[in-house]
Amino acid sequence: MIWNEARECMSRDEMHNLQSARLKKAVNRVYHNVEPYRKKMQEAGLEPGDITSIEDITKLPFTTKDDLRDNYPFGLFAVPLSEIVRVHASSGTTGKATVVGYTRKDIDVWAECVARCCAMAGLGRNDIIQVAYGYGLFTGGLGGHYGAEHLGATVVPMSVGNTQKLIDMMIDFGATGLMCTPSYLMHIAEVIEEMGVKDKIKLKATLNGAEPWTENMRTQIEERLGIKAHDIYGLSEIMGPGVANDCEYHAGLHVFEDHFYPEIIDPKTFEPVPDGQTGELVITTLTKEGIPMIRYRTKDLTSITHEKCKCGRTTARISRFTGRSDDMLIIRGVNVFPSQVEAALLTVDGITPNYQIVVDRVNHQDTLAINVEVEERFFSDEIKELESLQKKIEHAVHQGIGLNAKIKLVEPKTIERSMGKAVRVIDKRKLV
Ligand code: DLL
Repeated sequence: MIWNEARECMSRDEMHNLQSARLKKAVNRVYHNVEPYRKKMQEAGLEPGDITSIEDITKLPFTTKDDLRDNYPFGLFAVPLSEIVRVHASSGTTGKATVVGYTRKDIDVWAECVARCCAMAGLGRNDIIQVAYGYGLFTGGLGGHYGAEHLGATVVPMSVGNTQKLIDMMIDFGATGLMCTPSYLMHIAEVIEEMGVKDKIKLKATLNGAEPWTENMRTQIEERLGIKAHDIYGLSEIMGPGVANDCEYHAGLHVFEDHFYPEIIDPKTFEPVPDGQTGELVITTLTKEGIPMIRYRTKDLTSITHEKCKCGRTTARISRFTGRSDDMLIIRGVNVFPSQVEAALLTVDGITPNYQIVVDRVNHQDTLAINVEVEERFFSDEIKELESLQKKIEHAVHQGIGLNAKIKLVEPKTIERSMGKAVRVIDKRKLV
């Protein structure tokens, strides 16, 4: 049985003891096997014996993407390469890719975690799951694949690239589960409608992540396809998909705390923030062998609660991500998160969640333009309708982010679709 499928989870005390024992082991492992970690600990005047329980975690130095880059490609591995059975890599925004390695046990733990996510979405061994994340160096495809197989489901490794074929097979095979990015799911929904085959699909649940999306977008997709859509979170530095996932109550994402210890810190002061307050998520891997991460700064902004969920699970929950501490746009001095723009847009009736934010600088002044796809009917209606819609969107955006934006309404399917992570922001200021 997949742990967590059962609603009886560990008590908080049991979890605490398990985390403490596992942290001690993890710290010993990195101190003795990974030189950069040993150096950092020594610089902080720390020895493994100083870490006696999970509370001591705050004594330990942080790890960042730069540490991975500086030790490219295998310098943070804690085992010899002969123990590593797989590597993945994510393209960095600057410079070299960050490379991660997995032992056989790491792959098993990963599969178990993704299987838990599928179980949370109500999927099981009788389901047929299409995996439409990219297969390759990106962790989405193979991570989803191994997890769904571990669950005992029948896995269809679609990868990305051919939406028509994906839908044909969804119908022919009677697929009941689908894993892909939320923006790709939106595109799939459009094509299903275009093909007029909605009544032929048996899809029940989807697991969507790898990019920020809003609660509004989730419910819109659910209604459109008549399915349950779940938010799956993860990052390659920690493992890949399956670090956390939301249950049927969608009241935050349950973190698999027996493997990943979450902390929320203030990204400026690095001090812990209380439950319920937004900050940066920091994760320590408690069981990872290949490339353990101690206090890894994810740059993802969220808040945490340790209260028991309505579903009965006792694991800590993180809220839907509001953005990253490093994707925040500063436009005319105002902090703007793309997810806020999306949330504002989706309050207006008649638009689809396909949009692109274009930030530029003209005469030393920031400009903000948002291209928004609106429903076909507006283009066949009178021009007055279009103008009034534009005004409504301008108002909603101003309400949501406190800025005036130039709204450009475009016809459906004008904005380039992505089969991976959607390109939501074009910041031309960076190119100058
Ligand atoms: O995106 C792993 C993944 C694959 C997760 C498939 C979920 C599904 P990376 O390419 O390393 O790994 O990117 C990790 O993507 O730090 C977040 O900023 C963002 N991200 C991932 N999941 C979510 C989510 C994969 N559910 C980065 N909501 C992370 C918001 C997400 N952002």
